[in-house]
Amino acid sequence: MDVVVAGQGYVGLPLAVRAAEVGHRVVGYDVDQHRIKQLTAGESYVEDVTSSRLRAVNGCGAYRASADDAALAGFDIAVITVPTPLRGGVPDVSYIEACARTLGGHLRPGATVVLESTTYPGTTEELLLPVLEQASGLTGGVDFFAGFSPERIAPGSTRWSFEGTPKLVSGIDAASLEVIKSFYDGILHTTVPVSGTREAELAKLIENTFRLVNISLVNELATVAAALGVNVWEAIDAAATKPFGFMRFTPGPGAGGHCLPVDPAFLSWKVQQELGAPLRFVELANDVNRQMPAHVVQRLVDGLKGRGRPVAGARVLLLGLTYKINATDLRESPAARVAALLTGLGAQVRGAEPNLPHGTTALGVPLVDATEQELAASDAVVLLMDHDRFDLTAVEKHARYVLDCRNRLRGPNVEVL
Ligand code: SAJ
Repeated sequence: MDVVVAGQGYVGLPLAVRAAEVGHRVVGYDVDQHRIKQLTAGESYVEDVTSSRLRAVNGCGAYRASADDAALAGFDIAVITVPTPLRGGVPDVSYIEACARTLGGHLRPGATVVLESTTYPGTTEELLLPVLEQASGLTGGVDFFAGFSPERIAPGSTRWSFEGTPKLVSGIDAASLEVIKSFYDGILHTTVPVSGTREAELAKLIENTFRLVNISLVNELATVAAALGVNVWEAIDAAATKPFGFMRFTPGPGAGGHCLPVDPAFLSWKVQQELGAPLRFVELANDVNRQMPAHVVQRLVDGLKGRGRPVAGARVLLLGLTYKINATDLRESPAARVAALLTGLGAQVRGAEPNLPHGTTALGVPLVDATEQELAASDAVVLLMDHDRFDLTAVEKHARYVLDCRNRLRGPNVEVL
């Protein structure tokens, strides 16, 4: 079929390339001209799609990238994989709206539009459908098919590939569900039909809210463990030996990224809209999560004071600035808040981030190598992300004082979060 994937990011590009590989004629549509240039040159900027895979589908004409909406003409199925950020705590669905309007201009009878972007329950039927109908003059469920199928990309995972991860599929009606299910059945191993688009929208939010709530639970436990005189890390490991009814999460400087601090807020916002009060679990989880960077800084200030060093003027080295271990993404990284708070207290902050280009600055701090000299010259070192590329033994050996937010280090100079 003629397939359009609108939005060629970490969700859209793997989907587009896979669809091309199984025989569809695919247009990877994106408004970012720089991305289109890279894609056309066969350069992938998404870790889960190698440039050689991209060049293979580019070369045979199965895939082409375009920012020109004329390239959308005649699509049989269009998949929307655009961002849904928060703007001041409020869901921003303007990218979905803009994309729907563009697609609506090319929507023909018998075609299908699928939304994949993570969003609040009701978006497909209350926002996407009316915009498509208004832009096309057609009627959903009569002239064209529509539905929702949330993404489940595990960025960088070697265990879970795009085609190996079960995919929820839903439609505005049975006929839409059938068309959408057969599309995904053609490109991945397992589809899971859901009776309505709202159930599929909510399922995705449950997946991420589950993670945020449980990560915030262990984070709050970490903030009270010292007062309880308990090693929370060991207690969590002990609990994790329970072979049923438990899933292990570990404390850290705060859950970052463009999913966990964002998606649950979509759910809470919708509940607030409908009921006038937010979803309390999400509000509490967000509060705890937002507090974690300040808690890390407080522990550091106390640790320096205990060593006779005021934080003002102290040289602090942050290890790991990205939002997740081994990730290259800085979005919503807790390190940003840690660096800002420490700088505000007069500390001289440097960052070591092996997953980012050398010699630049990130999150407002100069990037350095975590050399022995750098470690030894720091009044305090904070292990925020235990990237595989760090030499943790060197940190244990050469750092005078380390606040370890990942329970990876041992030694008299180490304090665990
Ligand atoms: N984190 C902890 N403790 C934990 C687990 C995670 O502090 O025990 C932190 C991480 O450091 C990170 C944040 O939480 O800052 C989020 O981590 P994550 O593992 O949830 O990864 P994300 O946000 O990149 O993406 C998640 C992934 N879901 C997983 O089940 C791993 C990803 O596969 C999903 O596609 C994505 O949510 C999404 O879009 O739903």
